[in-house]
Amino acid sequence: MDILPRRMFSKVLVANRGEIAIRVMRTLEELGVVSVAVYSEPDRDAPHVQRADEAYLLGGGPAAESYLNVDKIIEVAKQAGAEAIHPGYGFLAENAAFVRACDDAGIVFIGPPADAIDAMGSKTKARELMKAAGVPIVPGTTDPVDTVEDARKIIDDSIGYPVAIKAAGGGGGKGFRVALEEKELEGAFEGAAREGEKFFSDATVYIERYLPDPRHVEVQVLADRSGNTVHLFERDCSVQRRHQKLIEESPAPAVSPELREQIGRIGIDAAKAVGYYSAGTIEGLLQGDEYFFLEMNTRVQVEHCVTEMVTGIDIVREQLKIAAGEDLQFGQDDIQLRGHAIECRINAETAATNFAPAPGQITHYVEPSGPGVRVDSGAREGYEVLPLYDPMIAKLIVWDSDREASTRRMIRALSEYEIGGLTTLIPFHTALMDTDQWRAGETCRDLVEDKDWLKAVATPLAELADDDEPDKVERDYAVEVSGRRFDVKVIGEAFAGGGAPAPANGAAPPKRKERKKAAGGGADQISSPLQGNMWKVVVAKGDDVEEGQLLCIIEAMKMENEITAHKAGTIAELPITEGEPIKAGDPIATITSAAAAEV
Ligand code: MV4
Repeated sequence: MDILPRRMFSKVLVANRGEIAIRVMRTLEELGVVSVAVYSEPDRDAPHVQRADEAYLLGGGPAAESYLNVDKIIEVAKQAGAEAIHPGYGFLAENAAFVRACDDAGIVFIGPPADAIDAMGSKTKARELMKAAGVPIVPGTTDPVDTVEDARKIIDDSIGYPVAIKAAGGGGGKGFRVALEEKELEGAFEGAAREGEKFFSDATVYIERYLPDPRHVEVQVLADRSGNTVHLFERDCSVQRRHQKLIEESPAPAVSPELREQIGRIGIDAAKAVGYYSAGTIEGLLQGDEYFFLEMNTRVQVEHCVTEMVTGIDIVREQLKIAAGEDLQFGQDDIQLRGHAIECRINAETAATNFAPAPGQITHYVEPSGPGVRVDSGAREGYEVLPLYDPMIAKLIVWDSDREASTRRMIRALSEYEIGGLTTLIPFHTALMDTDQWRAGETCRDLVEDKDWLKAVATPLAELADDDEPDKVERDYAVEVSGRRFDVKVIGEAFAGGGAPAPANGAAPPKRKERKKAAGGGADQISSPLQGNMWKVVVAKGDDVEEGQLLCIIEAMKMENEITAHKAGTIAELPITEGEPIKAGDPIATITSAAAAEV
């Protein structure tokens, strides 16, 4: 079968950066389509710019000046002669106004129609539409709830505690609060409304029954403009922290063949109910064997790759063909699920310090390869991970015959992955893949939130060193004893000026002990894990605090992020001010413990 539709585009602009921009360009090249990159000033030499056939500057580093700059992107598309724009994920991917701007400019938006984005963008509207279409939603309200008093009455009359209060404009965990009992309701309601108002200019909230231990299971759908709609089975994305997915897999370990068919049907019904075309994902919660619609993501997702591995379908290619006006060339019965795929997100983050972003320059970079291994990366040696953008720098995806084999393959591939110069989640993933919880197909929620486990397993040895010690270097040498080769590691102090002898026969370069960036300072100091704005400071210098006590709240990533004390003690320093911007790694407080304070 010919992979080219009758009227494939000749040139497409990719309005994104990093790994997803490169992912899209690869498919463009296979389809014989010229790719146009756009970039911000600090991204001038970024890998996605070099991967493209042509590239155009948008503006300054902040996304509002570049990757979110609708007028400029449309202008560049016209200037370059691109007939279509692929938005990737994030940035403008689910922005209905951008889709309409493309429509008005006569440029094809490679994604769903603006009305479908609008319908799914309002979570209350989406719940109402899904309910009417016979799609099971999490029990709760479909109409907005205006006041805490109304909420109290509705919960008492029908839902019962515990409840989740969610912002209608939110999604993906933004504007999401839980009230386990009535006395928590007011705080949860006001928190969700405030976040909705602040980040989405919409204080509307709705109420769902809070499910105690659900799995995150989502369905990939593909639909063409003629209404042919298929599903590509499900993904399980239950391993998350702060509502960011860390690991995804397909098929979902907790889904039986019967449930798979039922969930797939739900995905198709949901897509049809909003006149959907292109690729989309129905996110839901699986509690036992009950499946509930949560929301629809009207874009290609980060984790689409695991579905590509188990179905053999290039989802981005299908998006392009659908956008070019071609009907799907296969039906539901042609799509087969084969083997098992797992994806680990490779973020520049320190798992041990609550997944604090760890931007910096990549000094050494070697990707894994071999059978069943795929790396979708936006990084390379010399590349600087900027605090301005998402810390996800690459994805490692593996495929094998079943979940157990796939897990072994992931551990092997992770061990081949060498990234020097900054901290990544590689040690975290390696440790997690080797737990009984993961092997048993559990959600691993307790592990991801267990500070002691995270510290123990996911901290590179170098970081455990006392900061006052002189820097040490590790060097790998090969020695031959009676003709047999041995690898030895020599650890010693660095020479001033770094003039150490070169390692033997191309062995790995020296691994310098790295100092923590995000959580810098001594053990008493806590630093900001995020770049954002200091919204509230709830302690004062001289206060005694318990471990885990709230110190301040930072507005970042369209959420209020609570920063808590990493240890008990007295606040000796508090160099933060309400209303001021704060960068990742900036000090928040110095907490001296009782024993230390007495000295
Ligand atoms: C929920 C929930 C329990 N009950 N909604 C929403 C956004 C997504 N990131 C997770 N969300 C949840 N919504 C109700 N009514 C629990 C979660 C949740 C979760 C669900 C499955 C697997 C992991 C999770 C981690 C945190 C929160």
